[in-house]
Amino acid sequence: MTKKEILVLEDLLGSNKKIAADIREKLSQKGILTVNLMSSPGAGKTTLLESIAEHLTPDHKMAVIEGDIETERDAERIRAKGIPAWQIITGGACHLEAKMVGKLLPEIPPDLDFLFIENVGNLVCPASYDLGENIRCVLLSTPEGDDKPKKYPKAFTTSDWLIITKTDLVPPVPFDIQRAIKEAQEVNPSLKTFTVSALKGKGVEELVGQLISALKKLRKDNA
Ligand SMILES: Nc1nc2c(ncn2[C@@H]2O[C@H](COP(=O)(O)OP(=O)(O)OP(=O)(O)O)[C@@H](O)[C@H]2O)c(=O)[nH]1
Ligand SMILES: [Mg+2]
Repeated sequence: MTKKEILVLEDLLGSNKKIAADIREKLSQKGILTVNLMSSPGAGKTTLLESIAEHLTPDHKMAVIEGDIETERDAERIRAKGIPAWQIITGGACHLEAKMVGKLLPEIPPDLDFLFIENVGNLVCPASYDLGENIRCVLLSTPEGDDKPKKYPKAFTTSDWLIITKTDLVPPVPFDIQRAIKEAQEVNPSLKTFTVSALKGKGVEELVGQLISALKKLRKDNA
């Protein structure tokens, strides 16, 4: 990368950070907890959101912003659960940016409890972009392999929570859950970890319990 390219990138990331901070401030003031989900393509982000929706509603109100390179498919899956969803189609970009989320802010109902943002499936680019979330989650599915935290560290170092998904596939998939957690915590000691099978609904209740605790804390901090 040339010096000029580095300066342009720094400028872009700096302006993204400012927009993200503004989004976080506005949503937090409204008492809305915002959660950014990042992972490789197909790790199970939308399936997890479908399962979370079953546990959270009707007691809590949630909405989802979906990010994909093409198609409205994930937003349609979420809407089929009776949850409001907006689809951002990036048309080739491998990550969401704060300005894309910011454009949707006027449409976000003020009485929401949770706003989930499903990032574009990619374990590299999304890690560099703050979207204004309160909690950043990285999902790692068992078929991807337990060695990924050290190979793709930025997604893990910048996240608050690690969610290991598709645990129902172990075995036959040779994924050592303890190794994955240990290596992820070596790159980021403050990572909180969860293991789930969204398809079987296993582990999702505990995750939802932590989301509700985080919502209460956010509201207390902003009271
Ligand atoms: N066995 C198993 N399969 C799962 C689980 N969660 C998701 N899947 C399957 O994994 C595939 C991808 O799931 P999605 O939820 O679409 O994954 P995604 O991360 O949203 O995918 P992109 O948005 O394209 O990046 C689907 O065929 C799901 O049925 C799980 O817990 N166990
Ligand atoms: Mg998806």
